[in-house]
Amino acid sequence: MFDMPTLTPGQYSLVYNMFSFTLASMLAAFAFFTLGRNRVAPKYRLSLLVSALVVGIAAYHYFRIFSSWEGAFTLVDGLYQSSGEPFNDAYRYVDWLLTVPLLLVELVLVLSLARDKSGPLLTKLVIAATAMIALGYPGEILNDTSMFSERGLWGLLSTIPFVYILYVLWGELGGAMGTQPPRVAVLFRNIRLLLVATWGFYPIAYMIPFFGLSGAGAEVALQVGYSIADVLAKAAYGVMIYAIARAKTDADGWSLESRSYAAASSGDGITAPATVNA
Ligand SMILES: *C/C=C(C)/C=C/C=C(C)/C=C/C1=C(C)CCCC1(C)C
Repeated sequence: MFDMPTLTPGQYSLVYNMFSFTLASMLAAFAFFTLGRNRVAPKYRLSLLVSALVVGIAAYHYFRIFSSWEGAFTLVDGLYQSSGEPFNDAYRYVDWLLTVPLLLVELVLVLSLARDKSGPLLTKLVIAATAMIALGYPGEILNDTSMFSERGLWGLLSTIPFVYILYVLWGELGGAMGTQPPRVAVLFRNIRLLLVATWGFYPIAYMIPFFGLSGAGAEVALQVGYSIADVLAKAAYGVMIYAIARAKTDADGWSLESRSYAAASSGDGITAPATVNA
């Protein structure tokens, strides 16, 4: 953690407004995932609940980051100068430790794979995601400015589980798409691209000191970048999870109106999903 640079009112407000926007987006997403749960078949509801948890946890942390940002500066002669109170950026790592494994859980749950497949997949992905964040943190708090430093080493170690996660998403999980309805397979390919595009921002941000960037411009760009990446990786990603849940609900023949499967509406009380040839 380093001293906060002096910011112009424009720089200070840009970050302030981005935090406000992110907090509002997370809260809106929380409401959407919570209320939208009833619009999908019961077996996909746990996934939407996890999506709601993720944005709920992120909303809480953005609330704390927002207050910390306000406390870290004082307005002196028209400029925002360090108040002496540190800006607590560590909230981000606490947030990631909880939300990053849950983002992968959402994805595996919504696909509703056979239990003997989803169990081991969940275990592998949750362990890898937790290791990725835990290994990044010791380096994050170092002020090294060279790639060949302790910060660089922790970053490299953290990248191993990151690559492993991508390997599982493209390998094993991609392979499971053969048994999914075509529309779900397309949505899955898209959400995987969203994941790699947004998650890729975080290791790049971690390398900012290695590029010799520091000062007001770098700090503002970093906070704005994190906010955008978080909204996309959590709220927009959750909306795509919802779209997958809806597509699977339709493919299963679950009716929103009768709140039952097509097979069950014949009155025999059987609630098994109708077999649909997609
Ligand atoms: C909502 C928050 C998300 C999706 C955060 C994702 C964070 C990462 C993918 C972080 C990855 C890192 C590396 C791959 C190496 C350097 C250290 C990290 C932790 C920044």
